[in-house]
Amino acid sequence: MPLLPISSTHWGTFEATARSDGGLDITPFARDAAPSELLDGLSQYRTHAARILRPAVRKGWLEGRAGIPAPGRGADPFVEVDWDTALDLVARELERVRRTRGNDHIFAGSYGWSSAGRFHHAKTQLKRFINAIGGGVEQRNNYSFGAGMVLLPHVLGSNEMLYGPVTGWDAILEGCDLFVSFGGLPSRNGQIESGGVGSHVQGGYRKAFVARGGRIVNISPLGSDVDDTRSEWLAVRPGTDTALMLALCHTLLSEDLADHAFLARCTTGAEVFLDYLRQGNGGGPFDADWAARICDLPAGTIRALARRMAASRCFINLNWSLQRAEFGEQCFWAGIALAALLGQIGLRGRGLGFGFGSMAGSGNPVARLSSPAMPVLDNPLNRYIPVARVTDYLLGEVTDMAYDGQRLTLPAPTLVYWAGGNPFHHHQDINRLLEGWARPETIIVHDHVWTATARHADIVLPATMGVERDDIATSSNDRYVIAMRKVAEPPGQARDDYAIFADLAARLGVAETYTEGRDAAAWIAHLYDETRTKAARRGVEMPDFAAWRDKGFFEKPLSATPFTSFEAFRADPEGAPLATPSGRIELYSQAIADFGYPDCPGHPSWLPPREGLTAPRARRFPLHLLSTQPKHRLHGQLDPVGGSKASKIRGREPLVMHPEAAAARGVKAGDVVRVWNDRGACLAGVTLNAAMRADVVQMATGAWYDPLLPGQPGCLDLHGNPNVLTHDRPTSALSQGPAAQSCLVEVEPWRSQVPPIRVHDAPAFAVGRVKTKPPAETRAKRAASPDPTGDQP
Ligand SMILES: Nc1nc2c(c(=O)[nH]1)N[C@H]1C(S)=C(S)[C@@H](COP(=O)(O)OP(=O)(O)OC[C@H]3O[C@@H](n4cnc5c(=O)[nH]c(N)nc54)[C@H](O)[C@@H]3O)O[C@H]1N2
Ligand SMILES: Nc1nc2c(c(=O)[nH]1)N[C@H]1C(S)=C(S)[C@@H](COP(=O)(O)OP(=O)(O)OC[C@H]3O[C@@H](n4cnc5c(=O)[nH]c(N)nc54)[C@H](O)[C@@H]3O)O[C@H]1N2
Ligand SMILES: [Mo]
Repeated sequence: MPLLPISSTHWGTFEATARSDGGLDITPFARDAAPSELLDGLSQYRTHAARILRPAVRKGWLEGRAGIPAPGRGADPFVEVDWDTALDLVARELERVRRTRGNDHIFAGSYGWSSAGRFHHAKTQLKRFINAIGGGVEQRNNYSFGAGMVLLPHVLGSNEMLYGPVTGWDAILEGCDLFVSFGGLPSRNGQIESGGVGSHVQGGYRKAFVARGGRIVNISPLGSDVDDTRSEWLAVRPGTDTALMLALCHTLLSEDLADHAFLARCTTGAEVFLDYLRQGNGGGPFDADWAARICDLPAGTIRALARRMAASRCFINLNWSLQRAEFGEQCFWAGIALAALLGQIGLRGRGLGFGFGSMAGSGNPVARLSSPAMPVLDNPLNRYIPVARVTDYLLGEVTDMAYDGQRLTLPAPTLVYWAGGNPFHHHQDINRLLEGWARPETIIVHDHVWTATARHADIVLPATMGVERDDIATSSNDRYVIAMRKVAEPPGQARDDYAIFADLAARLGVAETYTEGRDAAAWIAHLYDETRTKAARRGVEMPDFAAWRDKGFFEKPLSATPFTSFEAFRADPEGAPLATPSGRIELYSQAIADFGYPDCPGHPSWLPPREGLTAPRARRFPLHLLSTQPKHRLHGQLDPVGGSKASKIRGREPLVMHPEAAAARGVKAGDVVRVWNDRGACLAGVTLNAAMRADVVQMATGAWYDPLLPGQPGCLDLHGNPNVLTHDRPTSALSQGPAAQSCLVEVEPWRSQVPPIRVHDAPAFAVGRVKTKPPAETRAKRAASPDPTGDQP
């Protein structure tokens, strides 16, 4: 039976047809075992008032002088202009900054999730375009597991545990009885996979595991982190998992349950680490009694868990959230040490894994194929920031910055270019970000909606959405390679990022370098063919391009045998060594020790958080805020529609509180409250949940930042963006990762009027005069070169 046109998003795949009113009729992909409710909002989102319809330029910037940052970013109205004017302005600015300052004054790191479609992935397209004009400053690592991805190569020799292949659920079903999960297995996170989800499998595997008699231990401040009444819950104090892991290790050691043979064969540095456990920091050993006070769990419970883990076929899961905290490297390293002491690493379905509760596809036993990606060309500059240092960088504070054994120095950027990301969603301490964001001379943003980032830009270019173009969606952790089809016409004058960059490339004389003579359709066919050729090398036969497009998808086979991480290494540590200096798991890393970072010593260590419930700061701000991933959105995407909109309380983002914490503050369900600390404040709407620690509050990320006085650092956010509260100090000098989860706040009733949310409407527009000429040296070329994409509106 022929399919309707099929399309895909990071939260799911679907068949769709466009209605005459611009809406979409959406049916989840027939192969999806558990479609996400997030699909519901897509139709409304596409034609929402927040869509960017035409290129727009900030009035104050237009009226300012080149080379001098014009005040008013975030506050000024926008002037809508035609495409030629907008592209001339962008090209002129790029040319000016390159000429007067050099390419190393252009920041095009542009972190963010962009689209599921791999060709139209905006961040990748931007990178390619900037590299075509001589490069810009890049960004390294990510917000998801920034600390983990710098640490793990030192300890395990690679980032395979984050990017796969990882132990499959099929192996876990076969080989594991006890699944101990730090951060639980929140089903809300299992809706998402970067590159798109064909079928949501996480919930099904979890249920199968429990049905088979498997036990899940949820170690989390939130009881709701496992959707299963039979799971056990250890309500650990946030940010103290490392202490708990050290105590579990200590119990194994002191009760002679540690696998010393495994430590000797497969690890290095165990003696140093075991001595550290025995000796502690001078206050006695890191035993269960010590940890009980820090983690707020009974010592007997900790000891019993250690014994049970040693007596069971056990798999340890560490969610990525754990390391998005102060000294976030330590919990991952301590978790590895715990698994090493248990000695089950490399046994089928046992050992450890990361992010099984973080993303849909973790543990999905799919045959590994290489995913298509637009090549980004070379960046001759080779200069970058660790991604979460963006505010330091904007403020000109990346001078001699320690990072993974290096020292980084960079000039503050003159021009910032962002496509497919939302720093006013993702970055911590928005009030500090605002100070940095005021510094560059020019900020250019592509998006399809008026996010806070677009509102704080100078030149805003409207991009199409995934349903408005053909593409290839696929993730290495999902079984499907989806032939995305254009389902609907873009509203207004929105254009594909590729078309925008192709036109800019023509203006700047690098059209051929950027496009290689291909239009979007030719690129998609080319990338598919490459993927197909690589699959064939791995013995997987994919249909030819036309057949794949006709069918709408390709289904990858399941992996032939259940895969378990480190199986080969365990069987033969000499013959299949890890890529660490010792070839083994490094429980002590000489390389890290030699960096000499006080906040990241040479072995897993307990470093008491500066911002946590046991720190002095908790006297002023006694609630620990967990800014978790949103159930009803992908980050900021879909915020104004569907389940996200329905979940708001008097228009505010929900803040989940324990009933006792609420009562103590005179607050009840449905109330609007002010959540605050010394970095910022936002409004939120209260919901109650008794299955959480009373000293913890939870607020999802993703409510669009809606300041009372736009453009002014420090003012109240009316909507509930937790990043006005979080700090942007790094995890440590090793990785400079984001540490959003270490955040203390106070909550009080909001007794004033509740102002309306304005950020979901289009911004204010004004009439303005544009004085621009296309860049001189390319005017002639442009007249001669046809539009390379053929879709100039
Ligand atoms: N406090 C706190 N903060 C966090 C986190 C946390 O746990 N707590 N988590 C962090 C994590 S893990 C992440 S990954 C980040 C996520 O942060 P981001 O990835 O920046 O968030 P998104 O809202 O997904 O931003 C993607 C943007 O790209 C736009 N977009 C989508 N498709 C296209 C396209 O085709 N073209 C163009 N031009 N634009 C497009 C979307 O409209 C959206 O505005 O947030 C981080 N921030
Ligand atoms: N629906 C939805 N799903 C998503 C996303 C989304 O935007 N929406 N974003 C995706 C992205 S980009 C990423 S990187 C992943 C992130 O995946 P994670 O980082 O794993 O996600 P979080 O929701 O931040 O945290 C998971 C759980 O960890 C618990 N937790 C927090 N702090 C601690 C702690 O100190 N100790 C312990 N033991 N537990 C703690 C919280 O209770 C939380 O529910 O999620 C992905 N999944
Ligand atoms: Mo992420």
